[in-house]
Amino acid sequence: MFLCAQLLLFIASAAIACLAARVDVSWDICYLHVNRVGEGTRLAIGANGKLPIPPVYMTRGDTLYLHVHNSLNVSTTVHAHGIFQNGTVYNDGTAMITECSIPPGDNHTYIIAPEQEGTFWLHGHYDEDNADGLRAALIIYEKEPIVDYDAEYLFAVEDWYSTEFIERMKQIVHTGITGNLPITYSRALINGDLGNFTKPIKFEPSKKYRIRFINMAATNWFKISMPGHKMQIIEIEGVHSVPYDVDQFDVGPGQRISVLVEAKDTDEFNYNYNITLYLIDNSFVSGANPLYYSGLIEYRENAPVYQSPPIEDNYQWAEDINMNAFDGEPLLEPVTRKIVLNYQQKILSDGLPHYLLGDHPYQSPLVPTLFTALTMGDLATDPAIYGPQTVAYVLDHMDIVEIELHNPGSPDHTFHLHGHTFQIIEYGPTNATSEDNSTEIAVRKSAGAPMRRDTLMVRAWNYVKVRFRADSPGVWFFHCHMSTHLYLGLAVTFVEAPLLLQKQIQVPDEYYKMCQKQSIKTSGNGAGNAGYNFTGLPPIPT
Ligand SMILES: *[C@@H]1O[C@H](CO)[C@@H](O)[C@H](O)[C@H]1NC(C)=O
Ligand SMILES: *[C@@H]1O[C@H](CO)[C@@H](O)[C@H](O)[C@H]1NC(C)=O
Ligand SMILES: *[C@@H]1O[C@H](CO)[C@@H](O)[C@H](O)[C@H]1NC(C)=O
Ligand SMILES: *[C@@H]1O[C@H](CO)[C@@H](O)[C@H](O)[C@H]1NC(C)=O
Ligand SMILES: *[C@@H]1O[C@H](CO)[C@@H](O)[C@H](O)[C@H]1NC(C)=O
Ligand SMILES: *[C@@H]1O[C@H](CO)[C@@H](O)[C@H](O)[C@H]1NC(C)=O
Ligand SMILES: *[C@@H]1O[C@H](CO)[C@@H](O)[C@H](O)[C@H]1NC(C)=O
Ligand SMILES: *[C@@H]1O[C@H](CO)[C@@H](O)[C@H](O)[C@H]1NC(C)=O
Ligand SMILES: [Cu+2]
Repeated sequence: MFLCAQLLLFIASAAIACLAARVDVSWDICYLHVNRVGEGTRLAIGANGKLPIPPVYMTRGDTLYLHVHNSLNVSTTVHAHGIFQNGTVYNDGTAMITECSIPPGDNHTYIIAPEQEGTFWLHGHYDEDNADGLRAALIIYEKEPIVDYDAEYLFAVEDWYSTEFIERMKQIVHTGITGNLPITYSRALINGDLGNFTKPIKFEPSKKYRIRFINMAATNWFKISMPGHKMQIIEIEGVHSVPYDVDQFDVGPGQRISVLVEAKDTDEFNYNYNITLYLIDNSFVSGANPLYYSGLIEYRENAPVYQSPPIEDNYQWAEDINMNAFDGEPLLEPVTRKIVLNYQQKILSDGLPHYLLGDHPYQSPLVPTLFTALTMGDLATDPAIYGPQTVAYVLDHMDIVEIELHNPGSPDHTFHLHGHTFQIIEYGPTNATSEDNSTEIAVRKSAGAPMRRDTLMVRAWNYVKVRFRADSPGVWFFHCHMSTHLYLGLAVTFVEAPLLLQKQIQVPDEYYKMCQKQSIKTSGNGAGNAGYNFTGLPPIPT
């Protein structure tokens, strides 16, 4: 096994700003023993011997070469969350969906060259290695900023548990879905520091700051406020918005928001910023939820801290439904493909708890779904060919897809769509009856150019409708971004325009080699066989 090497980071930035640059980043992905929140040492996954993994910065038009060496004793992958990989779906980094994964000891280079800008992140997508630390910010600067500001700060927030993900998961599965979840609640890390020990951010009077928030948490929500300051949301997940005033906002797992903050005109006082962590799977742990953290906005060393009046603690979700996309893209219509998904928790035939979005809990097939789509000829348009455990939906090229996702239960979830952003169209209450109606909301619809994003929040007992255009042939995962829920099966697969995909995509050889090394087939149906012969496919729980 390889030892974690020292930091290997080469950034080749072009001397002239307008030239596209090549950005090389090397990650030696490795195990680490860390004590990140002072509650004891645990096994984690980092890169180059470090946690947190430093943010990656690039400018629109640049190409990022992410060189991965796998020093783990299991496979790994890296996904660039929010990056479209339009025409390069094989670089999406999802194990057994778009690739076979990088075997232990191997190297692989992901190429990330988006015509996109904004706030993204990189994370593991093999099992839930993201929850054990394999995550880092990815910032893509605009070539020409849409809004003027003087400087910017990044807050990459994480939740961190004192036990490894798989240990926690075993406890959850053991306890079952009806019992109480084990009380191993998380703490907040802000830019890698324990919540209340975050370094001050410095403001100069009358300047404007862009502050980016990335929720890289495994499971939990954050609410953010900067009492005493005016905040405007200007970007959500790589989509510029018409500036929208807020005094607080939420970011769920996988979500990102940029705000523009105006500094005060004097340095008479310093201020607090406040970041609250909501423990979604442990909401019953009274006194421990939520957890309040704060840090300093420093105008002048040792200036007194202004005591802002408290902001009402009205835990909601981002006001994306009220917002408008800056580019004015109108509501996509008419809908040509409607997909209704219902969240369910069930004990299935295997006696274990599962979370479902379709008919079955998502489980990996024996052939990555992308390779099935590429090798099954005309049969690739039949969702059955991918195997029932992929919960596949086949979309026609240029379909206007509406997903209506119901959460007739609790807790809240965030769902991430790979390869696209979607328009947020509508929120409302489900028809299911909750014991506590306080979480239900009135129907709210978008008006004007709907805001787009790649990760939605659906609150307990509510539904959400989103729309996107199927204009990027590929195989795109749609899944709950809460690691515990994804592990229990809360995902479906969108196979978009497979016949066009077969004509357009040439998967690089190295991806086939990664499969061969692990004896994973690269052709055939979801079981790796011809036609509808599913011999060898493990039975799916029903
Ligand atoms: C993989 O390495 C980790 C960390 O050293 C160790 O805890 C684990 O038992 C190893 N697993 C296998 C299958 O060797
Ligand atoms: C992986 O890359 C490192 C340098 O980053 C090199 O030393 C090593 O030989 C490579 N390993 C394989 C299996 O290609
Ligand atoms: C962080 O500090 C604030 C202010 O001292 C305190 O109220 C809060 O409880 C602390 N948070 C945690 C999780 O310890
Ligand atoms: C922000 O946090 C500080 C320190 O914990 C606390 O004193 C203050 O009341 C909080 N402000 C708001 C508006 O919640
Ligand atoms: C709830 O039920 C009513 C009456 O059956 C129906 O019209 C409506 O579409 C349902 N709403 C949702 C969100 O399913
Ligand atoms: C919630 O709504 C249902 C249906 O309208 C009603 O029967 C129930 O009493 C309500 N529960 C509470 C706690 O208000
Ligand atoms: C993908 O590329 C095609 C062709 O350039 C373009 O029409 C489409 O809008 C793109 N879709 C996404 C999601 O990037
Ligand atoms: C189905 O696939 C299995 C495994 O590849 C193979 O052994 C078997 O002959 C196939 N059955 C038919 C009817 O082709
Ligand atoms: Cu979930």
